[in-house]
This record gives sequence, C-alpha cells and structure tokens, in this order.
Amino acid sequence: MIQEEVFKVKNMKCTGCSETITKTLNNLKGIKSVETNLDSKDVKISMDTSQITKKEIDIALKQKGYPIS
Ligand SMILES: [Cu+2]
Repeated sequence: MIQEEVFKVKNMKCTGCSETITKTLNNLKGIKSVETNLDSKDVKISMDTSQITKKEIDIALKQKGYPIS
C-alpha cells in the first residue's frame, strides 16, 4: 500500500542537509517520493509500506545524522 507520511527531522538546517536526506531516502527500496521542508524541518515521504517501514527509514537517516520522529 502506498502511504504518505510526514516526519520531523532533527538537525536539518540547510539545503545541504535536505539534499543528503533526499538522496539517502531515494536510495531506499519502497520510497516513491521525498519532499523536504526546511522551514518546518520535516520531510514528506510517499512510500510502499509493503517494502519499507518507518523503522528502516529512521535507521538509514540516523546513520547520516538526521533522526526522525
Ligand atoms: Cu546542512
């Protein structure tokens, strides 16, 4: 099932951060689209929930220094 969710992202402070976050997410299986918002410090992710979980997204981003909540 394709599901859209918004997560708060810690440490996202500039366009470099949002590029890293977007790239990291797009490399994950099951991610359909990524939209970062620097003002609200969050990311809107469209994902296939049969291929990826929030936990996996969290782990991948945490490794880059951007934990989500
Ligand atoms: Cu940055």
